Amino acid sequence: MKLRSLRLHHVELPLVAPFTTSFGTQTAKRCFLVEAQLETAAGELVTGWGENVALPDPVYSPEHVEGAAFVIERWLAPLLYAADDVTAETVGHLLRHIVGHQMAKASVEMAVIDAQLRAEGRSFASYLGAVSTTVPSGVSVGIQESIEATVGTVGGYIDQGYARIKLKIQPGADVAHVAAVRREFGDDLPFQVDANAAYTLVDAPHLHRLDEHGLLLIEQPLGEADIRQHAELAKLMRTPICLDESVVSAEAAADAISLGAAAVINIKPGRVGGYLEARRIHDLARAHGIAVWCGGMLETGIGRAANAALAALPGFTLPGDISGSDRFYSEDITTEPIRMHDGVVDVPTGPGFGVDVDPERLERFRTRLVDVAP
Ligand code: OSB
Ligand code: MG
Repeated sequence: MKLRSLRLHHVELPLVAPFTTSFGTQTAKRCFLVEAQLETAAGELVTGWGENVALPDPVYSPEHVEGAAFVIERWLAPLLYAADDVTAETVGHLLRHIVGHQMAKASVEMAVIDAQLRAEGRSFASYLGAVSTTVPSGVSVGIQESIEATVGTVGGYIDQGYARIKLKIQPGADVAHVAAVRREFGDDLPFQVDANAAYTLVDAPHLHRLDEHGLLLIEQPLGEADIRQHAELAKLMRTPICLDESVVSAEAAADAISLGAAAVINIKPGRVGGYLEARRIHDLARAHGIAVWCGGMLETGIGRAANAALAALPGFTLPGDISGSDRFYSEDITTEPIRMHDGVVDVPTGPGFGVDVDPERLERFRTRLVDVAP
C-alpha cells in the first residue's frame, strides 16, 4: 500500500476520577490519535486509526505526547511517505533506523494495521492468531489517600465483577494497604501490585513483607534500567517479579528472562514499539515458560479494542489491565465503549480493530488537528 495522508488528532478526555501512581496524578487523558489513509494495490483508499499511548510528561517512559507527535511529523511520516509499499508487516522495518521512540512507532503501525485489515475485511484478532473470544478483565487501582479509601475503592471494582485487582503502591502506601485489602476480601481475590519503579534494592527487606499476602506478582518494583537488580530482588522475595517499564523490546525481554529478572512480563504494545513486537515477546516468553499479560495506558476504545485482541493469544495466561471504558471515561471516543461484563471483555470481531471513531465526540474532545503533509 502507499501512504496517502496522515493526520494527528490531539484529544483531551476527562477522567471519571483522578488516577494516582508513584510518578504522579492524572486528571485527564491527553494523547493523540493517528488517522492514516492508504491506497491499496487495487487503487482503493482505506483509512485506519491508531492511538498513541505516551503520557503528557516523560515520567513513565522517556516519551511524551508532544515529543511522540514531533517524531512522527519529522521522521516517521517522511520515511513512510517515501516507501513504495507500506504494510503492517513492514512498518517496523521501514522505521528501523530511528532509534527508540517506541510509542511513536507503535501508534503509526496501528493505523497501518487497521487500514490493511479493513481493506481485507479481516479482524485484528484473526490476524494475530487469537484463540479466545473473551479475555479476563483486570482493573488497575490508583494510590488512595487512606487505607479505608483503598478498601472502599477496591470493593467497588470487585462488586462490578472485575476478575483481578491491581493496586498501585509506593513507599508509605504499600504493605498496610495490601494487608487491609486481603483482610477485607480474603485470600482468593486475584490480587497484585504495581510500584512503577518506586523502590531500590535497599528496600528488599521491606518488600519481602509483601510475601505473606499471597500476591500474584509485584510489577516493576525497581528502575527501568535495573534488570540485573530485579534478578537480585527475585532471590530475596517469594512474590513473582513482573517487569513493565524495563521491557522496551524483545531483546530486553530476552535479557530479563535469561537473567531471572522476570517470572512474568507485562506486555504493552506502545512501550515495545508495536503489536508485532508485542507478539514476538509473547512468543519468546511462552517458549521460556514465562507468563505474560496485557498492560494498559488508559487507552481510549481504539487501543482497548486492539489490546483485547492481543490478550486473546494463548500465552496471555493472566488477566490484563483491560477494563471497560467506563473505568476511566464517562464517554469514550469510539461509537461503542468497551464493556466489561461477567469479569471479561469481548474480543472485537469486526474488520481492523473492530471499533469506529465517533465523529461528533472526536470533534468535541479534539484540541488540535495536525495534517502531516507528504
Ligand atoms: O504501570 O501499568 C502501568 C497507566 C499509565 C502508565 C503506567 C501504568 C498504568 C496503569 C493503568 O496501570 C492501566 C490501565 O490502563 O488500566
Ligand atoms: Mg506498570
